[in-house]
Amino acid sequence: MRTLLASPESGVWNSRKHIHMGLGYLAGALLAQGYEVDIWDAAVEEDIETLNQRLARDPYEVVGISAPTPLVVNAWEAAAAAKKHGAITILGGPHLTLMPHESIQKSQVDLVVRGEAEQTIIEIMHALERDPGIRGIRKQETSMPDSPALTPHLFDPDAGWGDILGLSWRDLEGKIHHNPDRTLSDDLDAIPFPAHHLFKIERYTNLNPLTDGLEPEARAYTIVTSRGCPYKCTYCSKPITGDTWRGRSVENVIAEWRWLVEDLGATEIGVTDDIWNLDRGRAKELCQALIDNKLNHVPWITIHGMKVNNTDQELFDLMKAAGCKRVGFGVENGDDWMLRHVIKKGQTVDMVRQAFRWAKRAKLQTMGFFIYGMPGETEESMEKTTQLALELDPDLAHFLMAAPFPGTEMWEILEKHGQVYSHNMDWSQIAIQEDKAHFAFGDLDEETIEYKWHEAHRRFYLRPSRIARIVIRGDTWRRFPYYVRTAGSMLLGLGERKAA
Ligand code: B12
Ligand code: SF4
Repeated sequence: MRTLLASPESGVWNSRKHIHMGLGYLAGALLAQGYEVDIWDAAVEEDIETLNQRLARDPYEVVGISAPTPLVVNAWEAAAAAKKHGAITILGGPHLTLMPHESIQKSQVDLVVRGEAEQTIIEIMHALERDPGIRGIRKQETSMPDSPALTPHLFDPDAGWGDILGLSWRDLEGKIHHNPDRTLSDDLDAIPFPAHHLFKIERYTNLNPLTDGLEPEARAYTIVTSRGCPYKCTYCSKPITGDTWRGRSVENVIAEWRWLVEDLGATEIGVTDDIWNLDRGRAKELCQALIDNKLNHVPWITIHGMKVNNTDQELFDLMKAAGCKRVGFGVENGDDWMLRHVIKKGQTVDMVRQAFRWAKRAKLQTMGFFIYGMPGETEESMEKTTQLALELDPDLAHFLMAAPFPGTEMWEILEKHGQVYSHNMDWSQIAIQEDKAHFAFGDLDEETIEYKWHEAHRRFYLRPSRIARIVIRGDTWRRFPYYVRTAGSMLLGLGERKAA
């Protein structure tokens, strides 16, 4: 069966685009079992050929679509497009894991997959091959290409659909079943490598912050060396990788890294683990292995925040020697009370300062993530966050809006004690990189949050030293349109303040 794995694009602003590792892993699992599979990523393909055009030109029997919460509405649209072309539609990813029932009720959605799915997708393919009704229905639909064909597929329980863990489906009577959850994969080395070679990698280049300052023809790949995180930050949504940290062996990671560098021509690599440095000893071993295997000439960065309290000078020195160019840190807030009681980050402001000192001493570029508008924030705590950003002075500061994702402790707090603004009832509006506050809590109003968020951008990026740094950078003029767009939404918005 030919399968197309798709990521739909939303209007959610994104500072960067990189390959979709979830789809890469699913494609790797399918290829390992001999199935034919392709990947379509709206982020880099929609402007050339829409999903509808692609399916009209090149039909697939199965279309699998991925969605975090802000993209689920786009995923439903993509499923409708795929169904019109006669495909069996499968939705999976973070939002589907949190709210499977919402999507399986839609007539254009045939199957919903919850959780990690490398094994689930293979079991689905086997069941599709066993279920005689499926082929019959498909034939009938594809012979009527102009019909809406939005009726959902019904599956024969005798084909074993009820045994597939983590699957939501409809039986022949149309009754919806949510099979039990699948447990997390505990042997990550046993999972086939993601199908990196299926991505149109040349379209993922020149993207901030992975590649800025490097050559425009960069081939920027990403890699996941571990999954899960045991910390319980109240805003963090971890429906897929979960609370149990699972690391791949150093040998297994090196084998994939070598493939990226030596066969696929990677010129930069981003590590996208939830928490890359939870096991500090393993992180150091990995760096040493990159050096020993002579893979340290290709620059890499930790895309997501390293945890500041699991670091030391030796780790950063080794990272530098291993080719690391830039480290990201989840700073989140400049107020210790907020960090401890609201964000529950398991770190203090002094730990943040120490990690930045060590990283800078190792001559690594730094990147910080800062959140504005958490429940319990005050104007003073947000001011402390801005002050900390100025003091730490990372090469890149990402100022994010607190966004309540379902399933997080923050979501529960807001349900009980806050008020989520009505625009958030539309999933596509929940985003951390937007300039809109998402909820009211206590005395803090949205105007103040938005004001402090815009003000942080201005105070950080409009300092003379910063402007000078941007002007002298080689790629500034190439990236000029990006700067103009970014400045429009981040620096110029004044975030009108309510009179006190
Ligand atoms: C790398 C990353 C990014 C990258 C790349 C995103 C991408 N295209 O993959 C960038 C920086 C672009 C990004 C952007 C955003 N991200 Co992000 N991102 C991550 C991160 C850190 C790792 C993703 C990853 O590689 N996971 C590992 C792979 C193996 O897992 P996976 O992708 O989930 O796929 C598995 C399953 O979900 C399932 N599956 C996935 N898709 C499908 C489809 C089918 C058909 C099936 C059957 C199964 C299936 O099978 C896969 C294999 O097991 C996760 C955190 C995390 N650990 O998941 C956050 C995370 C997914 N991101 C999140 C968010 C909020 C965003 C943004 C909305 C932020 C914003 N701008 O406001 C945007 C969304 C924009 C977009 N277009 O996607 C949230 C999602 C929360 C939620 N409830 O949806 C997460 C969970 C972070 C968090 N802890 O809060 N992100
Ligand atoms: S924000 Fe980072 S440290 Fe906190 S729970 Fe999520 S992945 Fe773990």
